[in-house]
Amino acid sequence: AKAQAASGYTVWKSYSETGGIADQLKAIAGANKDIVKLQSIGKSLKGQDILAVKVTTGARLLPDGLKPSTLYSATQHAREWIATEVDMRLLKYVIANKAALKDLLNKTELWFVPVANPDGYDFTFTEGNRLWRKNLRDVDGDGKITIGDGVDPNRNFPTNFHYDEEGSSSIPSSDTYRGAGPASEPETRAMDGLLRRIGFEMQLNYHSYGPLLLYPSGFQIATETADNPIYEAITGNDAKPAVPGFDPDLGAELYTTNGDTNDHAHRQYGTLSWTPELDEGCDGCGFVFPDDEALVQGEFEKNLPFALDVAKSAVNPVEPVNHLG
Ligand code: 0X9
Ligand code: ZN
Repeated sequence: AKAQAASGYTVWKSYSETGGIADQLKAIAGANKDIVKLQSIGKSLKGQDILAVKVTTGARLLPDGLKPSTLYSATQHAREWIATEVDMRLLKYVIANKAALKDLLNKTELWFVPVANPDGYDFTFTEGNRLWRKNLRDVDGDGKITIGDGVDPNRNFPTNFHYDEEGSSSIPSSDTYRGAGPASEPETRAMDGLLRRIGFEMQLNYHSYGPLLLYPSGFQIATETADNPIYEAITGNDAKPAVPGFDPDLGAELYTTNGDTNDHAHRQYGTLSWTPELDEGCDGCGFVFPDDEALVQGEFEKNLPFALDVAKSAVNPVEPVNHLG
């Protein structure tokens, strides 16, 4: 894909602009060959590489998925920019603190897919499209991306695909349009392929906005999974949440979904999989988190201890780690 013009924001970078997220991932991998390996997990609909990095001691020597593993994915939904920024800051933090995190990097793999929907994400940096959610599937085939287009990447997974008309939609103009069939979208197949190939113990799939910490099941109201006690031990509860001010809950308690990532990762691959719904950044900001370095850094720092708890728990998920004790 051709490079975009610089966005002009203080914090936010598109995927494909010079110095954007894709360039940053390549630079990070190039400068940290001892612990970082870069790869493409597949192409987006528009042909962009969906980049992933693996961070672990001996990253380029050891086969992928050898150690217990955690995936930090973000921005399936194009407009949820804070998700990518928190993911990137977590990646940069881990690298900057590799000495302190030596034990974790020796024993586990940390994976990052900061932009799971790069076409949609780049589209939200173009004028008038800041609130686009889905991928760039031209559903009506008119050669333009308009209201009737796009598939929701978080409704397109095979698990419970089209379970009902409430948890996803058959109408292309809906923001929860599930697509023509299970894994019809290349972005879904890229993520599913990675989930299957690595068999992660853990996944944090960052979205906005909450603040919430959601875990399976999402497809039915109040259906707990057999792993509910582990989810609760790591996530905490309303009185003592793992991220200050965030509400831990089953996904379906927010609203039901079918074909979503958490349920698919958990049901198909046994991955303990959360959706942190990050803060909006100000009252009424919604999906438009402010372009404010201090607020963005604060959101990252607030989420850091939980993110590390999850990775530490990957070593032995039946003995969950919660920094609050
Ligand atoms: O609807 C979604 O895909 C997620 N919310 S968002 O506002 N970021 O679009 C929530 C998915 C979590 N799962 C369930 N609520 N079941
Ligand atoms: Zn989302």
